[in-house]
Amino acid sequence: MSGVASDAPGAPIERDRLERANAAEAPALEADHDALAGLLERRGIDIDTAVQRARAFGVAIPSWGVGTGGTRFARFPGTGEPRHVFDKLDDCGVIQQLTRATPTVSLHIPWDDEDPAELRERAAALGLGFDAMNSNTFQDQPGQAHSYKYGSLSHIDAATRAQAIAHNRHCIEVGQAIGSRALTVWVGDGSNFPGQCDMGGQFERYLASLGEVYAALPADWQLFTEHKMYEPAFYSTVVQDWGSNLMIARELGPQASCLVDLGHHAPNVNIEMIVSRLLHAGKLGGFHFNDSKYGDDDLDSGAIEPYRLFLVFNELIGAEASGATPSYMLDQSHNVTDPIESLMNSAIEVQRACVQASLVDREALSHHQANNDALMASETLKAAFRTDVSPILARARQLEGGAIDPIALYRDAGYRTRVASERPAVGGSGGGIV
Ligand code: PSV
Ligand code: MN
Repeated sequence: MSGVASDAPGAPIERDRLERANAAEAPALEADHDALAGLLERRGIDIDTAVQRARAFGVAIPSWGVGTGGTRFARFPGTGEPRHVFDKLDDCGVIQQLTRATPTVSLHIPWDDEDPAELRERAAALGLGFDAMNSNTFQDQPGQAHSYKYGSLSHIDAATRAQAIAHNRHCIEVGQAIGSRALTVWVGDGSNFPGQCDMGGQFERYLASLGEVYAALPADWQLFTEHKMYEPAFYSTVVQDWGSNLMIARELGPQASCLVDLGHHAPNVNIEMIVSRLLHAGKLGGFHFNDSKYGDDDLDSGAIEPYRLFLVFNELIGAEASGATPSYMLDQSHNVTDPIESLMNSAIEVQRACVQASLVDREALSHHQANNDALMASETLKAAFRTDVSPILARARQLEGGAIDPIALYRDAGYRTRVASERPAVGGSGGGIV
């Protein structure tokens, strides 16, 4: 079966190559798909419904994710790294062309602050749209009047707060010009030593500042606030946890909701329960997906704890009837892999968790819950999680005009080698998150 969707005019990988690879892989996919269809049918599940869910799935790519990341100690650059936002968009175009699961890009200002008309034009040529804008008041920019060393929206100094508010308003303006409909605010504000800050006063200043940002939101926009337990502030952070985040969203109003970054919690915290609580409150705005072993490791989604990712989606799908439609975004940093490959993998892993969770026998689950049958309730979830839905994901890509095997095709197409010859190598050594 050949793809029914065509490429965007600026699609980076030649269509012929894609068609040839898909044609070679199609018979095996057909066989795997049919075997899975039979297995699912015996469980009363129609595979086409699952394929449809996979086709409808989309997760935004973080523009900063296509660059090689680093730690506080060093950054080891890769080859052909994007030099600016237009290169980043090209890389995102590859990811979308091959996976068809990443139709939008989430920009970070000022890292990506370029002419909105040019941004829109380049994105459109690649078949991409724009997701939430991200403001940045956790770094100082050249020529900036007031430093964020001791905070931004919650700073003790009114002029510094005003500067941070103005920056967030600028992000909204850029976003409006490129068709975004949301602003995500994460601040590094907090304290490193007990007694360094009046935590109550700091929170009040943050709320007042963010209220001014909220007041500038267009009527059809959303404001997502992102909580994070630590880093760069190591003793306390202003938006520490989902409780603080919920307070903020409630205080600001109906256009405000909480963003859950999977890496921003203490180890072993039950994130799916947080998701459930925020759904209950009607305040779950979106996600930053990534995975971690110890802290905010920013590893590829599903790399360490795929079951937790599945359990998050189990909550989301279980609550679908409530009409909640949180935004899905990746937020990762790739230190030892090719960022394009990692982002393709992650998008597919998040899509996988979504499709697996849609296979949960919810009637059986309710029955076991009603009977306090913990073992069978758990087994009901496991039955869905253990189902290898790879043929469903591959079939969705094939039908959408993407690649049956995106990573193999990406490697074979030599995209990285080609852009490496066009993009001069950038320096390494210094630490940093981007
Ligand atoms: C902070 O750690 C964060 O998760 C926020 O989303 C930032 O915008 C992003 O990472 C920057 O890398
Ligand atoms: Mn994040």
